[in-house]
Amino acid sequence: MSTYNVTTYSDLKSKVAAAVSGDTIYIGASITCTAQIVLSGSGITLTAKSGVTPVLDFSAISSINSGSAGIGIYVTGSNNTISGLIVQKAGDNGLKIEGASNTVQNCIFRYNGDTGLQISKSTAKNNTIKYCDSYRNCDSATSGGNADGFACKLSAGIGNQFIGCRAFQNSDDGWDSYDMNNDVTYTDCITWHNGDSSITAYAGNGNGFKLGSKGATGKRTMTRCIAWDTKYSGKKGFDQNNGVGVVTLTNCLSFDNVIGYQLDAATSLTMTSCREFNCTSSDSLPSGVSVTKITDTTKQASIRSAVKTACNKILSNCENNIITGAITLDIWS
Ligand SMILES: [Ca+2]
Ligand SMILES: [Ca+2]
Repeated sequence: MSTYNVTTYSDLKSKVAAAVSGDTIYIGASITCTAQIVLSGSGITLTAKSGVTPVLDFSAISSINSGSAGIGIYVTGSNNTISGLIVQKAGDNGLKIEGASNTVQNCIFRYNGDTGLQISKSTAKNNTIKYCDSYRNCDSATSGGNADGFACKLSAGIGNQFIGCRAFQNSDDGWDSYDMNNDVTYTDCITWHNGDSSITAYAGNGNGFKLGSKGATGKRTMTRCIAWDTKYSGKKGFDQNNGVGVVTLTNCLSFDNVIGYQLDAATSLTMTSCREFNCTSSDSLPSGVSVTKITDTTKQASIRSAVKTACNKILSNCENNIITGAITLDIWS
């Protein structure tokens, strides 16, 4: 079990390549990365040195918009832990996971040329993403239609989960699990204001939580998730997108969207204690499934204020290179 302290790209790259299970690499400064970082080993911890919030800037590969060379941190190994980092301006994903049982926590992904953090490939299973923020990612090369905050899509494996993450102001969706027949679990996640071309220069069809695609199966399990302010290029806070999976939503909240919940195609849909207000078009839900409409405007204002204040603080922290980490919202009673 070795520990390494790195402050340059060449050192970071070589130590990540040399590390073995049990090793920890501490990043002690912001680093201009001249190419990607490949984490192919397993059992390695890649983390910020105490007291430092390293910004890993991949502007040097921002013009690589196709193939994997434009990915900032490319995790093909398993059982790794990545924490405390800001990953920005890669040409493709900020971070992509193709391995299993990795944990990414307390990180920020921003200004990348595709989805901030993506999990894809059948080998990508049982990964946990905790307390991360992903914002203002935009695929300018393809007019904004692909860059989501987080995506667990394109045949990703089983058991991937997001806990306490936030996705906002991306050119496409907050979350996307397009073409994914396995399960994804979302707990305490928030998404807002995606798909606005006045923020990201290009916009696709920016919905909040996009949970599938035509004919795609797979469980989607969501608890205390919030979608708000979806009314730019996309309309839907929670969107099954013609997927036919088994969807379970507990204590979720949708407000200030055009459509709160469009989940009518699900093979099985269970919604328990889910709420909404100020969504201007009707939900699409199977018969027998209903959502509680909050009609008390004082209650609406108090929930909106609590969520908006927290989200504005998260954005401001991100722009000041401060990692927010876990938050608690007192809106669930
Ligand atoms: Ca998308
Ligand atoms: Ca979309």
